[in-house]
Amino acid sequence: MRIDVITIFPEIVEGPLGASLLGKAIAAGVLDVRVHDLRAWTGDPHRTVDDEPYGGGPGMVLRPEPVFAAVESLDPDRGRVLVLSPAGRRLDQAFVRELAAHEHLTLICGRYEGIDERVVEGLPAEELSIGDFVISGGELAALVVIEAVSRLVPGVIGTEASHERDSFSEPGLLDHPQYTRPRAFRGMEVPDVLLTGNHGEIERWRRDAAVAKTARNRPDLRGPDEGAN
Ligand code: JCQ
Repeated sequence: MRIDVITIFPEIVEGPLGASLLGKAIAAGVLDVRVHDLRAWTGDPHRTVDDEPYGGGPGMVLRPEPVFAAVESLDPDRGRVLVLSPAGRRLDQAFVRELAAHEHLTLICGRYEGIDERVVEGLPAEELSIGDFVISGGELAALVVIEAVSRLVPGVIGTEASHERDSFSEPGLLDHPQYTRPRAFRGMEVPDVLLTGNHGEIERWRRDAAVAKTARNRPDLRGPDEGAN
């Protein structure tokens, strides 16, 4: 899979790409992430990427010209073109799966008060939010998208089975609690059932614990599908 990232802070995006699972996938050639400095497509000596908002108000807005020039310098097949923005469609695991099905993604990182709306209208681009909060720029949000999507690309995660069991692999149900050694830690014991070796009992306990955790931490999720019980 190929991912192009357009940003005024390439170093923020590049740092984490060298480490861990992403770094290995990139080294192995399974993932091809290319980070582009938006300032390379500014025409003026000061390499200006922003300007004042029409209509007034605080802050600055990302100019459309360098963004169009950057995107148009890429392959004509840009895949899905996405702007990271708190005003976008919210990312969830279903959206991640949808994105992972593409061979190519282009991610545009906004900053300041926002990006000129004609980027969305004219490229065109879709706005994508990683959650209902504001961060200073789209760079960390782009990394979240890259990591979430990459895990679903064959060859990126070592063990194919391990993401089948993750939270959100079953709609409406979080993952069950996990334990490892020691059996007793600071007065807290591992549930006995997990030591019995009785896989039927263990599966039932895990499901009940997952339902309880979902109700406690995420009452907004509807709970597991009835048919899956
Ligand atoms: C992404 N959730 C939050 C901040 C404006 C494009 O316009 C803007 C982009 C940002 C950076 O992204 C986020 C974000 N998902 O804050 C302000």
